[in-house]
Amino acid sequence: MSSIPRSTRRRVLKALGVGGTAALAGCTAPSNQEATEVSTTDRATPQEPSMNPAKETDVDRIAADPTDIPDPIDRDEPKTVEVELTTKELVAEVEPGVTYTYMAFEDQIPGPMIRVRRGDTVEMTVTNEEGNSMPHNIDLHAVRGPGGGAEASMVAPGETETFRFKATYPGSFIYHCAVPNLDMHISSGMFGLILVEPKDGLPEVDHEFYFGQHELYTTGETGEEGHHDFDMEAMAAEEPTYVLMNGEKYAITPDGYGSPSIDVGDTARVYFVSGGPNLMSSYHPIGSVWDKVWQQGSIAGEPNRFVETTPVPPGSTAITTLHAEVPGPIKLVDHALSRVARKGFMAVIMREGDEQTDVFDPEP
Ligand SMILES: [Cu+2]
Repeated sequence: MSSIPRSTRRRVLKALGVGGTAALAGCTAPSNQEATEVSTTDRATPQEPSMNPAKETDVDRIAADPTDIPDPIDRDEPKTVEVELTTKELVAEVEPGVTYTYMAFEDQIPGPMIRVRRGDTVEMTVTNEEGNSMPHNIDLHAVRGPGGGAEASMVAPGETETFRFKATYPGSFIYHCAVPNLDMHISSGMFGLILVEPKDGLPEVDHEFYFGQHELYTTGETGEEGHHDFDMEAMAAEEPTYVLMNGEKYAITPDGYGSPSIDVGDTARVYFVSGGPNLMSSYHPIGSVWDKVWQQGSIAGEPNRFVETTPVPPGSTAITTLHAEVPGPIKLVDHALSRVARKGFMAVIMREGDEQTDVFDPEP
């Protein structure tokens, strides 16, 4: 058995139902059969079970638009804010030719950004879309209450639940699904960010952006064409197939769906949520620096200044600012760079404008 490559051995064990993973492996009969044959007849020279073909999907993209953000809050009084989120299970492409059955709040990763003001009452409604296969719920770290609302919002497919909470403290916070297999649900895409603005609001900036990092654990290899199933054993070992910004490989780049741009002289605030479920992000803007970083999104405190790389643990957020001093791309990366070079992680913000040779001169 020791001569079988690790990834194959994992699949063989799974096909045999070892380790309690069979129920979640989603293996089809043909691949089960093939894997079992490998394990019983020819252990020395195993064959990789073939991937199922990529699935048909009418989902154009699962990657959230980083500019799709609620407007800054412009009021002096608290109010009751109604927030409705529908949980979805949907097939989409991780990259061309590679499909995965995501789970998501609405049809995007990260889920929609929620924006309220400190002191607001939030009426939170979660609907589990009819036809889904699993229960879902929501745990918001902006909630003081059991499970962040998880028990109160537990919904089976076709059900809707509402609970109410007061946003008593400011900052940005993750929200995520928190059913018993919560790591699997987060890994499949069920996380987002809620911003609780301070009563005096946030400083004005020219642009705001919203991004989310998480990792996918699948039965395939990175880039292997076909439909990837979720892999519980890979997740337990914390060995992801993909590490992604906004749920797809290189989605928010000029070669993907395009990059948002800012002009030289502009300022920007970036909201970032680290879904995990397991990996710490080493969050860095290549070609720039974070002018300010509110670690954990704790905007009630003083920011750190001129930060190169800031850690963002899974289950947390960061609020950062930058400004465009010169033209050219700013590449948002996890500076654990194998995740960028080999596992699909990156987003780009473009800076447009004239060269500023006193700051950077490529050909002096
Ligand atoms: Cu869920």
